[in-house]
Amino acid sequence: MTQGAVVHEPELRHEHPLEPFLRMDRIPHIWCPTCGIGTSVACFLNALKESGLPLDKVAVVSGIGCSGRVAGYVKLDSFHTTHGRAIAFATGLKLANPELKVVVFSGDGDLIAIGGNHFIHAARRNMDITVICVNNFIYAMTGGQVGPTTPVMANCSTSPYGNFERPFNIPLLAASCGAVYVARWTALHIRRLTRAMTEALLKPGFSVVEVIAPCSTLYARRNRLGTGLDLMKFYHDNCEIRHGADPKDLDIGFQQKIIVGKFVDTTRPTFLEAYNEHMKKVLGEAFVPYQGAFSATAQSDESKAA
Ligand SMILES: Cc1ncc(C[n+]2csc(CCOP(=O)(O)OP(=O)(O)O)c2C)c(N)n1
Repeated sequence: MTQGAVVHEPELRHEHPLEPFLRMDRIPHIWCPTCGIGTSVACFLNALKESGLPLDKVAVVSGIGCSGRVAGYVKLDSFHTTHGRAIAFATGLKLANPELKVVVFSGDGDLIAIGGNHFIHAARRNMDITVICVNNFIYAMTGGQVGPTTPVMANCSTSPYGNFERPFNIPLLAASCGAVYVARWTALHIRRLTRAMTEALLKPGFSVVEVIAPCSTLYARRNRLGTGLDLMKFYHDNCEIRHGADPKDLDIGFQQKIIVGKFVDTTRPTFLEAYNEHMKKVLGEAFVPYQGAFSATAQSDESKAA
């Protein structure tokens, strides 16, 4: 090479492929190393890409907790709401603007304990929202208290002699209340989890994806289970894929086999479809189907009232 010649190096790409979907000004995030929430978010963003949904028509709603922080990190219309109220908020959002794909992304405590009532009724009504529940078996953000999904015998800050309360089986709860799509994967099953999230996003009605995720700082440490990587190894060795399994068989015991897969994929009218169909039957042609608070009909009704 002649001395002094300019060497053109190939341009280095510094951007992570998911950066365009994240609020980079909020990074670094608060999650601990090896926490499964980050993996769940990456799967969700890839699922969103795969789904082909227009991003300006997607809204993410979270409650409070470590998983509740997701809404703050994704570069979408997103709402960080009060503890346990993510599904209630999402329901209002969906009904005001039915064009939106509304996704609730939150923790097992937020969704199944304080938010349990909203969860069961949204499933019963087949509200058209997708719920992603990151289940780390513990209230992580507040210091490791026992939660609604903590397995019997697990040690938590409020169950120092081991939990004795029967935990909820989330897929059974969702399915028995009327969810039309129910799947469970772990933070290890990234391709299958991404696929499940894509299917859930594209499914009209109440869809639920449970993600079993490591909490190395509290759950693993209190229970002497090693690191987050050890928990991933545990998932690798102890998960059994059983599509279509009866949700009654999906209980999770302390350090027992975890059954994963797609358990429910069915179709029934969503809340708004059922409402419009019912009212049309009762009121006949006089009934104008509800299309959201911002529809042309709603606006002209408002201007008439004014
Ligand atoms: C009304 C109310 N009650 C309690 C709290 C305290 N609190 C904050 S986060 C949380 C639990 C979070 O647990 P989970 O939903 O499982 O999420 P994780 O932190 O494990 O992701 C609780 C009880 C609160 N913020 N508001």
